[in-house]
Amino acid sequence: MTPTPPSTYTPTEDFVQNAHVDAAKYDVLYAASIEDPEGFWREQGKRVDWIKPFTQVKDVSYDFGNVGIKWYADGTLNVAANCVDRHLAKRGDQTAIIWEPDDPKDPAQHITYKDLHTSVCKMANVLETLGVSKGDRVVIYMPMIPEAAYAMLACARVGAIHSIVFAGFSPDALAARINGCDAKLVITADEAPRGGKKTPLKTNADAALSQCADAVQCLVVRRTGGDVPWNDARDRDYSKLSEGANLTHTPAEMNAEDPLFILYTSGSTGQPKGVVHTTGGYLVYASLTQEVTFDYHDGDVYWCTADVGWVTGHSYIVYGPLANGATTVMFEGVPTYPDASRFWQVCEKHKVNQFYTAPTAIRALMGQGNEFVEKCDLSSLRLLGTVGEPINPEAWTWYNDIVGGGRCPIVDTWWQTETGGHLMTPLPGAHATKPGSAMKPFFGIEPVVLDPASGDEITGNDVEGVLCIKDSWPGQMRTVWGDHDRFEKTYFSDYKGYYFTGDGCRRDADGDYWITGRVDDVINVSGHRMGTAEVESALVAHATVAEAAVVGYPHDIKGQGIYCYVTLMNGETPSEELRKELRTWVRSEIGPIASPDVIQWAPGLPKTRSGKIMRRILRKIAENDYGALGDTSTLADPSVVDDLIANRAET
Ligand code: 6R9
Repeated sequence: MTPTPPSTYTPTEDFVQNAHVDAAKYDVLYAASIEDPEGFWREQGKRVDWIKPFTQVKDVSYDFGNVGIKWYADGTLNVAANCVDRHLAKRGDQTAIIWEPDDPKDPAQHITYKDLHTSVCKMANVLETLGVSKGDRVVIYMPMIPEAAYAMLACARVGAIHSIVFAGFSPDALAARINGCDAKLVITADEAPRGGKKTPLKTNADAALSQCADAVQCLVVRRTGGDVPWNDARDRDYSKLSEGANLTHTPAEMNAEDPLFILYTSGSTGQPKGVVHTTGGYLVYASLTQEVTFDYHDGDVYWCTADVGWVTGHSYIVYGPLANGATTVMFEGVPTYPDASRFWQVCEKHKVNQFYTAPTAIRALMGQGNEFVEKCDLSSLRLLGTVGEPINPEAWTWYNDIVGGGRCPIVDTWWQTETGGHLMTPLPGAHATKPGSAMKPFFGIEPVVLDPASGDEITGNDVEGVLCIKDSWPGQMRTVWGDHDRFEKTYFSDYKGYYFTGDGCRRDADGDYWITGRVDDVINVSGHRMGTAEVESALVAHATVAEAAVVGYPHDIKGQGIYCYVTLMNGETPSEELRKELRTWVRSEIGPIASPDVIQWAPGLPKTRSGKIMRRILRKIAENDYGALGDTSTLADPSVVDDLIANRAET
């Protein structure tokens, strides 16, 4: 018989002794951060170097119709100077970035802060040669190579706003993002090796750019040296331009509230929105959370396995760790190439101390068997982290026992693209953890649980509802690029006076928090956020499709899978080929991450008399949970439900 695992896990005495924050300190600091946010964040603002120090700390209104969020608004600084230059005196020869390539036979690179400085300055000078200056937008569409980090920091250095597009996105998705922010320049690479395969990034970029203004230039970094199409009018070769580039560069003086980056993310309606983060508050928040949540100490080697195309890569591969003078690992590959031991081999090879990944990767690796972990020496590991979706207790326990050898605290960090950094997580030296719980609010964060119907706050413990945040924190997004009304409507209109997260949550009997998943039409596939509306609009853009409804369903590895109900145009016949074609179509419209797992032909969709699709019912059918269909009496034609159940596709 397997013994029942404990319900809480306490950090070791040794860990607590050496931690930045223990239980007593958390209580004091948390209370101070809530009682006197001005004072708390004034102090934390000193984490970064200011060109002109701030005098104002917080200037925030959550009033719908008048939402405005500013932190440190009269200070000036440069993010690249904070992430690179200010470390040169003390740690110029320390490794800033350890780059581990896709193929383990290729050598890793150890990039010191001095090297980083030279590379970022060179790229900043190249950007300026290409006419990029303060406030311009630059789209980055890159593999996980050091040049991706140089590009981010070079943009920050010249004051340009970057918008990274994940290299797995299709040309159409890339084009929409280039046009969405009127980018002046796209930075890409010839090809992106990943898991032994190559994605033709430059060719994708060409296809995207054919849908954009002629004036948009394309800067190409050589990764594989593979042959790529070339257009002299538009394309610029980074290796040539950087050859003679100056090795120093004076960083631009930016206001704390100047935008640092735009990052597109999915919502429940319409097209993805451009989340805008600014300079000062974001950096303070990314830096503080990186140090405290991961209990990062000088000399540690820290590895976040995310891609820089997601917010986790922004805050916890590049900006947070580098602001702290850390050594951060950047990994080009995937967890299962050449085999399921890769993550653990990289941990062994670089003696990683803090390891941060997604539940979907943990579940996939757990399924491969313990021998892939056990053959590696993981004694350097001191802390483990997860992010992106709720983690199921089985995966948590495996991660704890097999990967962490039972001695590494696990930080289950809940946050969002919008929040810039962790909002809820256990602090590893302060809190006992519970498998599946994000546990406690970070400093300055006041979570509230609201009744979704009345919008009233539910007080006390052992309660469940929608999760909102009462007040602002410095890392919060400031607006939706080009659409402030959408920002207010999405986050501040349903529950007045609060930031609405879109997540549901439970506060248990001890007052600890459990995220229960999205309460809107956003699904989470392998930790990637996707609006069901995006997949639906891709499907209906196909000539054979009349109507489509998309829902998530539980998937063992991905967390959620994509289940599509498709109504074909009159005269079209369902077939296996058409199913395949629709899958390929969605991949080409959005990208492989949006590939439908299941397509069910639906002669009719369950609609109310006013024509609204009742997704609740579709979700239940996809989940194979007919007993709980609920009230179907408001349907215009209840018989469609029977047909859908009878023809449910296997999941
Ligand atoms: C950082 C990131 C945000 C959504 C969020 C929530 C889910 C993230 C989680 C989690 C449970 C965690 N989410 N972390 N759910 N436990 N530890 O993932 O940003 O891509 O914007 O996704 O992901 O639903 O609202 P993003």
